Formats: sequence, C-alpha cells, structure tokens
Amino acid sequence: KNEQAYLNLCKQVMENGSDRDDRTKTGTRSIFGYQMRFDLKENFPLLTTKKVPLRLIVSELLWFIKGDTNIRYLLEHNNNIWNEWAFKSWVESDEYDGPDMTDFGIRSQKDGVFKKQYEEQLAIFKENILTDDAFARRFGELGDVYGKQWRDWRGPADETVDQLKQVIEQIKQNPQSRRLIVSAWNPIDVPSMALPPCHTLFQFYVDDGKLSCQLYQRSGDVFLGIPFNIASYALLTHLVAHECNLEVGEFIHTIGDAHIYHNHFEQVKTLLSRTPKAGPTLALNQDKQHIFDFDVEDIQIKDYQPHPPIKAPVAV
Ligand code: DHF
Ligand code: TMP
Repeated sequence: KNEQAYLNLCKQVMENGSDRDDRTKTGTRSIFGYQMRFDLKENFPLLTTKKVPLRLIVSELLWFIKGDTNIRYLLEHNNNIWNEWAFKSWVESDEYDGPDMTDFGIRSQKDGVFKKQYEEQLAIFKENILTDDAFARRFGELGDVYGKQWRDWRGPADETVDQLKQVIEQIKQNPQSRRLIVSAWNPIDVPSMALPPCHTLFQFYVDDGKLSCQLYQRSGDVFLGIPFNIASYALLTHLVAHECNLEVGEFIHTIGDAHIYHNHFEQVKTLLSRTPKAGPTLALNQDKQHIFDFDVEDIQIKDYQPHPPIKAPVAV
C-alpha cells in the first residue's frame, strides 16, 4: 500500500501534468500540490519497483544530522549524489583552468567526446577533495545547506539555533506542541547555496505514543529525488522516535512542484509496468539511543528484494 502512493504520483504526473521548460533546460512534466501518506508501521517505504540504494540515503541523512555541508564526508562514504553541485562551483571559480565545463550536465548527455573530458575533470576534482584539506574546505562546500540550517541556523546578531536538538527536546518535554518544526529555508542564506533546499520544512506530531512527520518539499524530481526523500524522512522519523522512546506513526509527504523530467519518461513507464513486492523493514542498532551517535553501520534494512535498478540521468 505504501508504495502504491508513490506509483499513483507517477501516474498522476504522467497523465495530468503540463509540459514545461525548467531551469536545467531538460524540460519537465509537472503538477502543483500533491500529498502522499506512508504508514511507517506497515513497512519501511523503500521502493521495490526499482532498487534504491539505502546506504546512500543513510550516509546523506547522517551528514545532515552532523551539520556537515561539505561533500568530503559523502565521498569518504563512497556517496556521489552531491558531486555535480560542488563541481559546478569549482569549474565556475577563477582557479579552475581546465577545459570549458559550461552546462556540463546537459552537454555530457549529448556529446561523447565532452563526456570523457567531464568524467576526467570530475575524477580529478574528487581526488582533490579527498586528499587536499585546503581544497576540500574551499571547494567541497555546498554553502549553508540542510546540515547548517538544521544544526546551526544563524540569526541577525550571530546567535545560533540548533533546530534539530531543540525539536527533539520539545518532543520529549512537550509532545502535544504544535510548533515541532525544523526549517531549512533561510531566505538570507538562499543565494549562497549550491542548490536552495528542496525539502524545505518538516513538522513532527505525537499522538497515542506514535511519532509522525510531515515534510513540505517545494520541488520534487519524481523519478530520482523523491524515492530518496521518502526513505530519508522515514528514516529520520524512526531515529527521532527511537531517541524519544516513541513508536513510529506516519510520514506525510507534501510536494509543491512535482515533476518528471522528459528524459525519465521511459524509466517511469518501466517502473509502472512492474508489480510491487512486500516492503522491507528497518533495523536500528538497539545499543545506541541518541540520534547524534548513529553511524552508517547502525542502520540496516531487512527483507529487501527489489526489482533491478533503473538508471536515469540527473538534471544539473
Ligand atoms: N537535482 C535533480 N535534478 N534531481 C534530484 O533528484 C536531485 N537530488 C539531489 C541534488 N540535486 C538534484 C540530491 N539527491 C540521486 C539521488 C538523490 C540525489 C541526487 C542524485 C541519484 O542520482 N540517484 C541514482 C543513483 C545514484 C548512485 O547510485 O550513485 C538513482 O538511480 O537513484
Ligand atoms: P530547482 O532548484 O530548480 O527546483 O531544482 C532542483 C531539482 O532537484 C528539482 O528537480 C528537484 C530535485 N531535488 C529533489 O527532488 N530532491 C532533493 O532532495 C533535492 C536536493 C533535489
């Protein structure tokens, strides 16, 4: 049932969306305003109609929770999902003197010779991030993105707010509160970010010993980003519930612009032709209590037997 909510979103966009140009020049089919509900007691909402690599979702979420905004941690965990956005700042900087990388995302899909050059430059960039501290500090940074806003939101007088820590304290002390909110959308900082936050604001709700979470996502790449976002917030809800000695309730996913990129249509058709399987379950290391103590190996998925992965190009 959980997975059906996602498959219905795919159908809805394909059948009722309007075809629009977009920032990346790829073209999308999009609808505005959509809500899905996932019952976290039923199973863990990781898609089975294509294989979604949970280890990437885990290391990305732990990176947010640490308050880190530098891709070095992700690369150390063999996670490449944020490379393009750091690489973009590097090739647009004065210090870059390699071949022209303007519009590398679009061009590498169309031009084989360029694709080789791009892959070479990206490999050099990754190597430098991993081995050169000064380079990593300057060019591995994505700006004041999720981790920074969740853990270290900066106010006008330079005071800081640890939103995640505070919201967890409030869930423990004041579970009926209607103010259990974490916002990643900081209008002062938006211009400095590699990509303004897509998952912009989330709210917790406690009822009958169960913790629910609702996310407002301003922009959702239905085929690539959304499956990650669903699993990531489901996992966050599990981690916070675990720390607060609560059961899990629902994850409610509200999306603003929900779009399928034109170069993902074939992939979406393949996905929709597949029959969902029973969903997996999540296993957290019971020896750990605090969300800030979790490492990647403390989070495991059980009984996950998905259909094969489906590759798709990411729009930069
Ligand atoms: N831009 C766009 N256009 N769409 C996104 O979903 C997106 N997501 C971002 C940053 N910018 C974005 C961060 N999250 C992948 C998944 C999530 C993600 C970035 C990339 C992705 O490419 N997933 C592949 C597997 C990648 C791998 O195995 O390394 C997939 O098939 O799910
Ligand atoms: P935009 O800033 O022009 O909206 O482009 C961001 C793209 O990235 C858009 O396709 C949505 C997608 N995206 C997700 O779907 N989920 C994510 O977590 C992130 C970071 C991006």
